[in-house]
Amino acid sequence: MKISVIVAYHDEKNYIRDCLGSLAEQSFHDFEVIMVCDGCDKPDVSDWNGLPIHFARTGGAGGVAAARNVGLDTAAGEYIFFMDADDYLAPDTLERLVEREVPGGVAYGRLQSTWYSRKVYFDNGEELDRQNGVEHKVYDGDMDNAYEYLPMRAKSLQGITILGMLISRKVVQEHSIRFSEDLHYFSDLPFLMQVLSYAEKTLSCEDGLYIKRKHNDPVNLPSLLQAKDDEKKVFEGMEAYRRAKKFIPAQDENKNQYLDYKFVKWLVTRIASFVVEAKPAKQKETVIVLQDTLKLLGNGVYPMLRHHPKKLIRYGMAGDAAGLAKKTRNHARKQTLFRICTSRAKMKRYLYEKVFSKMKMMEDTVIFESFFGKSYSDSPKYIFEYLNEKYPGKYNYMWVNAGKKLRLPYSSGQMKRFSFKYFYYMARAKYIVFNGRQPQYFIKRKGNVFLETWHGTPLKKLVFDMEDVTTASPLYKEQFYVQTRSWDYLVAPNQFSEDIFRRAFMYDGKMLETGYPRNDILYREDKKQLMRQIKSELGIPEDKKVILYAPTWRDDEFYGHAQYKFTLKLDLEQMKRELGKEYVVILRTHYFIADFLDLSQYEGFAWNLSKYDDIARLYLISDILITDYSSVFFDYANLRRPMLFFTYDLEKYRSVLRGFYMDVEEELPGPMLFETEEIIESIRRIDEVKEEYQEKYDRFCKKYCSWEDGHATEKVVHAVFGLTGQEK
Ligand code: C2G
Repeated sequence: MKISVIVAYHDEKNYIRDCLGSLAEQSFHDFEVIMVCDGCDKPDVSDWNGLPIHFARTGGAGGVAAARNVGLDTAAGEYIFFMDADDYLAPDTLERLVEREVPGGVAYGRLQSTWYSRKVYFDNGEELDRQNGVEHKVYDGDMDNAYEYLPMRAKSLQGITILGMLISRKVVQEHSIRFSEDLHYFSDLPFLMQVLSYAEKTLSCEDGLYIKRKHNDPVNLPSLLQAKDDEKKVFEGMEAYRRAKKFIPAQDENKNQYLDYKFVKWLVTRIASFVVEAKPAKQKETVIVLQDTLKLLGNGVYPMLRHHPKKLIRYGMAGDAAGLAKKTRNHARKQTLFRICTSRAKMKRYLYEKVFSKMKMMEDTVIFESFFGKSYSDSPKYIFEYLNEKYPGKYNYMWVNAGKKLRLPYSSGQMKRFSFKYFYYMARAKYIVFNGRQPQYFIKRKGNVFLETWHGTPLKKLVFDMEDVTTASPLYKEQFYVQTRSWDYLVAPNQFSEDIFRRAFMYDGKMLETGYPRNDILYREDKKQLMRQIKSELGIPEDKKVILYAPTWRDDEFYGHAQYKFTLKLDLEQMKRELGKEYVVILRTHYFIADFLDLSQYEGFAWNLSKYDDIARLYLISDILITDYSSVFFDYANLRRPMLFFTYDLEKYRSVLRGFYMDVEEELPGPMLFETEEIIESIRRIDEVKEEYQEKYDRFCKKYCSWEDGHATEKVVHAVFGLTGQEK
């Protein structure tokens, strides 16, 4: 047996498929898998019957160190390779490492972090490019190299890891190397240093890829929810460093240098801030241990350090807790001052937090924002208009815009998102009405009323229901969690959304079961007259029927942050030829789409109204809606008009990008179509299509539109602003 792969399993049910799947698909086969279950049941591995998996268990929940030690007791391979149950390998990882096998030593591969699942990671061009772009280097034999590389590749002391290394079992056995089970966070560090000290040779091979999964759900994965300066971590870090140092000969400056450097960084970033926050007795206790620990620091590290860490070392060595805390505080202050003097953005944030938020609250001011200030639209628009019509002069209003002035029918101030003015009002206004998320650093003040209207019934999975957030920031879930804590009211368009919002946003504030204010317009009695008016405003001939094409955005097609691409798959030329006599087309792309398609060659047949403020007005004038996975169809259904679903990339969208909340084949109230021909064909026989889908349509409306009655705005305003029956 060449390799024993030891997998510590702590109930990572959602991820173990990727881990075992990647082992099952290895190009190298001479290995066994030892899966050590740590205080949990073993996972279902029936899909991998061919994989030689042996199960073992720790006695209770012993932690990763205990699990790995159990694995070492069982291992029979010439080499050992450790994995975490939520990580995975490239198909040739073991083969590449074995090619460079080092009897009596270590071959270490390359770690790559990702928050993508295996499928997305390997399907994703960007990641693959990065991987292919790397020259496959092998560094031969140099022990110093390993001492430099293995600690230095880690972001922090805690990140120093034995993952991705092919370790000769002989070394481990002969020297009885074990993981320290009393270390919860740092057990890899002394283990690695021992292995390196006894290894005859090390070798790095960059194409032995180990893919380490990052998690973006610190809220539901409590192992990641560690207090920032967790006391246990600080003391353990010092202890692990002391143990690790024993295995590097004192006279070997070079080898000591790297570990010492990591420790000093840990001192600056974690220990020092812990001391600042700690009570005097704890400060003292920490500095006594630190003083002892710093005695192990070699001289080789000093040339690598700047002034501030050197100063902290000096205070630490002198056992001066007060000095260390003072120096850390002063340094942090200087850094803040530097930041706000050198960046306008930081300066605004500083003023927002430290000055504006301390000023008196403006009790009569309401801020509105719709789609990040890009338009005057959606539920905030209708709430604004209702307040103005029914309670003129009662409030002062401020609308957020995205740099372009919004055209507003009533008097209101405007401010550019993230301008000084914006920060000023965000800090002082009592009421905030947004249809999306507020900035992460928003401070909820006592007395603030935050109305979140949101912007659609969810079809695509949201936040905490998404396993991997493929394009958003890895902090997405954490940020979302923080943001929803500030919301006082959330509007639910139907029971289905309410249930999802509660779970997927982890929202526990007040839910307004009212339907969407933005949909009231669809129930207006003067609808016909309004339709004529809108058509004439837009220059759309009154005798033509209107097809509205309103697709959503795709998570994987983007230029940059919130700048998404859109490729028109609908053949307008053909549509014009075959439907032009009776119909015109309105193209309406999602507000995230950066491309603005030039439709001038279809003048008189197709209009690009992607920049038109309010899609509800476009719903009103259209006879047929074509969409895909956009929430627009839940709203449009209120009109009971026919809908077609142009789902040309259904499989990719469903499986790789998001996943859906509903069984689309079963529930969509219209046909799913994949080619322009099919769309044209369905439009030609639209009356039949309508009839075919009548039953589904009825069921759909019952489930998703039954709360809508044209009075949502009124109900929302009454609940949030406490205005009952006082209307003009
Ligand atoms: N929208 C629009 N034009 C489009 C697509 C969407 O004006 N072509 C508007 C609609 O008001 C729609 C809203 O943006 O309801 C949200 O768009 P979605 O396509 O559903 O996508 P997303 O912004 O990701 O929101 O819970 C809802 C989800 O969060 C979806």
